[in-house]
Amino acid sequence: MFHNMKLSHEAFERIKSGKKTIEIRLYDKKRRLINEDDVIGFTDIENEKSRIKVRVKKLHIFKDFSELYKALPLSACGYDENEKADPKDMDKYYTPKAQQKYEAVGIEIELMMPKDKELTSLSKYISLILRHDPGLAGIALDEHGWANTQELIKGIGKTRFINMDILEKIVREDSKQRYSFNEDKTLIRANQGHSVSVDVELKETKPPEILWHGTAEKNIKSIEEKGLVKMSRLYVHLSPDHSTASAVGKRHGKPAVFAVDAEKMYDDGYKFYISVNNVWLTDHVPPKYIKICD
Ligand code: HQG
Repeated sequence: MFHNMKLSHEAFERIKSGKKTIEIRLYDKKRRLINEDDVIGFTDIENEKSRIKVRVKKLHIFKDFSELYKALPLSACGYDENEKADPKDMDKYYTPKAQQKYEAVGIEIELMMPKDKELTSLSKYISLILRHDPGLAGIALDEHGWANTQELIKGIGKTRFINMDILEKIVREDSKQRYSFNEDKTLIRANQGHSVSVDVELKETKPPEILWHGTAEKNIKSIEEKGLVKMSRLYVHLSPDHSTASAVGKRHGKPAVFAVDAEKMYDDGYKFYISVNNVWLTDHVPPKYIKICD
């Protein structure tokens, strides 16, 4: 069963960050409908568009709030370590009469992972921030493209639901391994694809004989005239195989694939770089090194 509940902004943020794992309520008629394994959608009362979903792990029911406060870990209920927790704090939410009538419940919850579709949409937003527009999240990148992980989470969190678990899942499971953390995960960056000017310390590398570039059919003529140019990005992007290039091309329309004579270019002094996620990059590919594939 699904339940909707509203939360103060502060409580909402604590649940969202994973600090608060128990929501305290009066065990009234509405709460009696809640069962373990049910899903609750919490809304931030200060911003009705902010919503998170949690799963009910366990219900802890007590005679009253005094008993509940004695038994449950109050830091998990939303109190700071050195904050004084008093059952009377509940008086601002419930009248004494209601408190006499009903028991008290601690609803133990766990945050639910967004669905794959939402994760993909979040990942695209992260790409946009880390490659093209860090200002969108109100953050800055350093000269090597690194963003502060917590600042990124905070910036994205203003408009979408994200926490460290979700970000780690996106980085770990990304189909193209687009992002990297530093060793202690305090920093994060995109491995390639930038339009903002950063130096992601790409490795200059001797390329294989042939590299591939996927584009849209409509670009063929112009590419045959001018070669491959980097457009808004810092480099021309090349793929290690035909099928990857074809998938890249599909993003722009009916795909077309060029074979690039990378060995010849390299022999002629052109530089090639490889990103940690296996994308080949170079500055410009003149027309004489490319050939359209059938
Ligand atoms: C085209 C994706 C006309 C070029 C991919 C491409 C990649 C020309 C478009 C990464 C041209 C630029 C980059 C010319 C180049 N005349 N059109 N002379 N020279 N073009 O998106 O290479 O999924 O900036 O063919 O996997 O498509 O985002 O570059 O069609 O690795 O991680 O101008 O983005 O990775 O488009 O893609 P883009 P791209 P992600």
